[in-house]
Amino acid sequence: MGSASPLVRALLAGILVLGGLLSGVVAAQSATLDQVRARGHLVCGVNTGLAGFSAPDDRGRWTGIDIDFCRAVAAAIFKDGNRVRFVPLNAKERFTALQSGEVDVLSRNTTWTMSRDTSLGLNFTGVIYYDGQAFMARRALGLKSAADLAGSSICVQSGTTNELNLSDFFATRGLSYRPVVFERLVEVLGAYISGRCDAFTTDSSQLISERTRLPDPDTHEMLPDLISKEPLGPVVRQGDAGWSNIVRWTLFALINAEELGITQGNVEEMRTSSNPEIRRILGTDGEFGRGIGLDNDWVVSIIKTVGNYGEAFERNLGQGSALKIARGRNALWKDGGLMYAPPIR
Ligand SMILES: N[C@@H](CCC(=O)N[C@@H](CS)C(=O)NCC(=O)O)C(=O)O
Repeated sequence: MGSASPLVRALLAGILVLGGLLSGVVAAQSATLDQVRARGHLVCGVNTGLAGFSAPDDRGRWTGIDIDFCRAVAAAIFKDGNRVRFVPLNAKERFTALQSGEVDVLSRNTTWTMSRDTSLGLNFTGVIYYDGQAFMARRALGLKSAADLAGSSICVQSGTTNELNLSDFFATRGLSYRPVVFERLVEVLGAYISGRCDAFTTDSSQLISERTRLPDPDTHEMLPDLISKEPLGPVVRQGDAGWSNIVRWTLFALINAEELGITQGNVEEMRTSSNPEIRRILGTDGEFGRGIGLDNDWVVSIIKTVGNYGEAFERNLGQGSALKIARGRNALWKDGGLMYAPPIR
């Protein structure tokens, strides 16, 4: 179509879209999906090392719920959850790496906030973990709540929402504190362990995870306060709506699969279920996969690879993990939690 006039091109494009609408499926377009396919693997930005979310094990294999999410997207595209390259990113680097195209998706304990969603050229695609900011301090200090930290020095990582929430928390109470700020988590932890700070603050799940790495975990305690909302979720570049759809609906598929009782163990037999919702999500009926540029059995591949949301949660963060985090507000909505995905129909 190199020499076609803009008018002819516009007409042809119109015919294509109209054809799609008439057939019920608009051909999905995503430059990122095309690049990922041509490259043969997904590139996922992840945490440098946060047990339960994203950390390399002793054989160098990455594990965690953020890692499983990357594998789920790879499985949706390639039917192979190993077709991912993980790029470890610290708090400060993460957004530039996504903006510059170094990674296709950021799946790294990142809080969805308005400024991040609207001024960085990025889009959040949903929430994979509802968190909140907390504090950890030495048990020997005998603190009852975060307000008891008035006048203390508090370790926090730069480039995080935690640094900003900390300032709000003390300012609104008219209390003073000394922030001790580092760019890298190892420095933050090092300063806390060496006693340079009285407390360490970050998202609650991260404190639970980091506490397990401290020399003597039982001498540290988490204070009861949760001082913020930290909805963590995967992020993509703005401007590729087709790619956003793939990432967003992968997350929704994981949550819907749990709600429908589809597991890693039963997904194959569930394909012949008579339940219309199960038939749609697994591609037995409908064209939902094709509608986002994938195969109709995209969710079968996802669930075979990582299981449903609840399975991924329990394995990485819950009872099947060293962290033993309760589902709490990350339970499904029908079990009293906040996990709620729009239906596949
Ligand atoms: N959810 C918060 C905090 C995320 C965050 O980066 N937390 C730190 C403290 S645990 C972390 O993961 N650091 C690891 C690293 O930068 O390598 C945010 O999005 O700003």
